[in-house]
Amino acid sequence: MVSSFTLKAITAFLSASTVTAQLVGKEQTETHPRMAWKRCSGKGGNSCSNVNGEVVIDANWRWLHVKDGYTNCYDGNEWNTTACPDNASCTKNCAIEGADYRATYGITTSSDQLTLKFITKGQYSTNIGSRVYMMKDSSNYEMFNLIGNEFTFDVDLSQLPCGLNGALYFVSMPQKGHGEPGAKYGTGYCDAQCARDLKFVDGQANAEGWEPSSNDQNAGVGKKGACCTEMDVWEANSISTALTPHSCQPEGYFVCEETGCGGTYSLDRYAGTCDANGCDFNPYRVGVTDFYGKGMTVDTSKKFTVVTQFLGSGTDLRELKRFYVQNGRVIVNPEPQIPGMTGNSITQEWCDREQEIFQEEIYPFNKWGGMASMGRGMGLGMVLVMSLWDDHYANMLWLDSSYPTDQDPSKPGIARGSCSTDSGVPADVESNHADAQVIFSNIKFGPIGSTFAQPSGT
Ligand SMILES: *[C@@H]1O[C@H](CO)[C@@H](O)[C@H](O)[C@H]1NC(C)=O
Ligand SMILES: CC(=O)N[C@H]1CO[C@H](CO)[C@@H](O)[C@@H]1O
Repeated sequence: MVSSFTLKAITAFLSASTVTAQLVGKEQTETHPRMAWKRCSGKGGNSCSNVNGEVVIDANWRWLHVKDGYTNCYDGNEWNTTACPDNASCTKNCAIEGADYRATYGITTSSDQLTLKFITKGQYSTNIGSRVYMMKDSSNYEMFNLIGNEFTFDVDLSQLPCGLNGALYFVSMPQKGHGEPGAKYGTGYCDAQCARDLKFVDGQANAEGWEPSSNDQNAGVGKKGACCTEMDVWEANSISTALTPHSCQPEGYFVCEETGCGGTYSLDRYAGTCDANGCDFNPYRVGVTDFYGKGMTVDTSKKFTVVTQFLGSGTDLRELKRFYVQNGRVIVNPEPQIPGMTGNSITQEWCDREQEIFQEEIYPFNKWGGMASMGRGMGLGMVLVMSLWDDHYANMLWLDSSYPTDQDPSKPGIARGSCSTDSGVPADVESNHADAQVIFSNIKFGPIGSTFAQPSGT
């Protein structure tokens, strides 16, 4: 057996030899916008105390320039091949900058509220959408342990049309992000699509082999991707909403390569070991077409509260339950209206039935471990992500329209929302809905029953 002294020495040597550092630029100091939230105990949302959090924008949105100048290392959707002939030189030559949250990215906070604007015309660039993470302090992400707890927030997405997604979700990212500058600059992202649009993966530039997108002037796809379990608490606009766990093998952060990544960014969506599709609960998709939308039971023309319960213990996730609160009234999640489908919450049995009734030939959620995998992912602690995005791969039709578009919309599982199948084209939403925005506020977290007054018997 190795003595603890030797073990320490080995660990120190390993990390010294593998740590990668990204340089930090000096043009803009990084000041995270403050965002308060509440930790609750007791019952009914009455005993909650304030937590002073802060948010950080993901590293991918930041200006990356040569370390002793202003030349872009990455411009539009391509790398400068002089500064970045290979990814090791690129990592050494380029510096990542601090963010002007309001002016460049359209991100503002006030007390317990966060506003993400869709299009922001800055002095040097036009920004499209954003992705931020909740932090515990300036260099650590806040890690949420969801099982046995309840997560509640208010959302106003009255100004989010077809094709946009105001998302609130959790991923098993490392608490400190990667290397230097770590979480302070929003590094370390991963998700169940095995994100390959990241300019840096595991602290190394993803430059070699980068393919610029054909329809996104700011994005491309690199050779490497970053994977991990993902709990989509909220993917929504004013038309449709989905609650979706995504399993992964293994659950925690790992790097994948090329087509082997699978997911949205790869030729074979199912080649990887994460579940790109998810086991979703979208009221419209399970036949309840008058529940969620403007003027409906949950009226998306106004702000409302979203409650999500993660029932279970340890790493055993048994059930995902959803409630809404609007105008002081608690609204329970609806029962599916599709023959054979029962239950208004997500359990392993519910996912099995969805696979069967929607006749999903490939159902990667179950293949990669189902609820058991999601539970293990939650056991690692998860980082809270809030984002606003448009979809250059499928125009968000999987959320708010009929999808796949070549199938009969009357077949169970095809219709997901009332948006037209030709809606959601990024060029259209970017020019016609530049003013779109989402506002998240009043986040509360604590044991089941602690964040809102749950009616008995529900
Ligand atoms: C690429 O970077 C080099 C410096 O490394 C710079 O001289 C050159 O102008 C840049 N090219 C473009 C197209 O920005
Ligand atoms: C992180 C990353 O993208 N690394 C790549 C750098 O370049 C080499 C050589 O092409 C690749 O094998 C790595 O995957």
